[in-house]
Amino acid sequence: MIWDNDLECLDRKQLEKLQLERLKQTVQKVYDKVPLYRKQFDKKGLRPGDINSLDDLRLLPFTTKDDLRDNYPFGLFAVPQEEVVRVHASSGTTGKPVVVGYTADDMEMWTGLVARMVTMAGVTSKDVAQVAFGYGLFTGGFGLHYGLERAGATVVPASGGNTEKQIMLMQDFGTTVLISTPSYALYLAEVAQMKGIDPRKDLKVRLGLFGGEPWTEEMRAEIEQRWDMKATDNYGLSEVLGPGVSGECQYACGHHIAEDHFIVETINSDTGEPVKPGEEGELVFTSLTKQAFPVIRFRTKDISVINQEQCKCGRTTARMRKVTGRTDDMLIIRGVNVFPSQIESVLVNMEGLSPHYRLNVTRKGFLDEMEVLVEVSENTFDGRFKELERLEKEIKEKLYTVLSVNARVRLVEPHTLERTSGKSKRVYDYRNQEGG
Ligand code: DLL
Repeated sequence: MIWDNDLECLDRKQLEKLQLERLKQTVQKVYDKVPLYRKQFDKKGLRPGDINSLDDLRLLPFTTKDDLRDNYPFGLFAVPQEEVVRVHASSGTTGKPVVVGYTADDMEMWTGLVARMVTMAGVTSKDVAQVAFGYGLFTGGFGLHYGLERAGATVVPASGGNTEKQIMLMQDFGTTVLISTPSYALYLAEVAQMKGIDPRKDLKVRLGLFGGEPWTEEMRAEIEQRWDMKATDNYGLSEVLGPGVSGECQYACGHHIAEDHFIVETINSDTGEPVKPGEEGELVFTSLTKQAFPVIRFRTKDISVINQEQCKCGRTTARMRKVTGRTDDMLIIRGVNVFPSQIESVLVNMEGLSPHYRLNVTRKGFLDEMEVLVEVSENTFDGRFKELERLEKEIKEKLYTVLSVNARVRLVEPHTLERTSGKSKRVYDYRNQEGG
């Protein structure tokens, strides 16, 4: 089913007309209401009236996470605080978070876009949808909650954590849809199994809506196998909206972007210039309808490819390839570029290993060293050291083939690496720390 048939299936010419109208309004609004944007426009000698085509978007300045941090907490809001009905904040790893706000109209738009996205993934009013994202400043819990409700599902606001209780709720309420980070879905399956519950047979979860962190196709296959479910991906970020920016339809061939509310560009992250159609680049979003917190050309640091061909599902909106990396999560090990997703692809495909791993990067003298810690699966670790040595060697060789980097590999016992109910942290880079 298509939630918003008229808008999701618009002819591209009509869509672009709508985008331009909305872009002009947004540009005028930020110029009038947000001092940072006015300053940046003035510096470039730009007036809102100079934006007369979608190509003129390139004249506009980029917005970065630092701009948002520098204007903490409400400096980039375009409406008075009494019109803001909700704030959220993105999970900053260091320092102050980035704060975003929503008016009542923004909330309505957000709810509608999430309803659109969950419907696209296959949720219906017959579903019992358990939201295992944190309810709080993170946009995941509340964002999914209202859209699922709008789509008519029976929502179980379990929030993150309390893993055993999550399983109990799934059993007792007959949960059919799980909403969480992909790494938490794996952890939930593991805990269920430890309690003697087989997620494939004893639970009714048929569909997963996962997002909030990168995960590979190999990880998707692993989750689908452990749960006997269809695992779909959806993407979003607080600065732009939260969840609801894009999501997969039943064909899972890229995420449909809500282009009537956002313009997406892909740029070369070094030069800031647009990449050619079909080429990989950094995603940049401009909001078209947001009232409290409009953003102009927000640089996400997420890497993807945009495809404007019409999808088999009938939707005409552009699709973005699943995001498996960010410009800032690429590790440079002895001069070689390494993406954590490459390591995940190798590990998840190998027999005898669990999908839990951790990368430690250190520097000895002037040389970078990478250590990969991998958990073996239950029945692999039974004290046969020769076998383990052989497995470590095999992983090391496979990693070298893919990365051209020599990594130290250490197998660890099952259930020893940290799990979280939110976004997982797998890379620990100690190189810039004293003694690292
Ligand atoms: O993670 C919003 C969200 C919540 C999306 C729940 C989907 C589901 P932030 O906390 O601001 O917002 O983090 C945004 O997380 O720039 C990406 O790097 C990453 N990210 C989010 N979804 C995906 C995904 C939410 N499906 C940042 N695949 C983004 C890969 C993702 N990375």
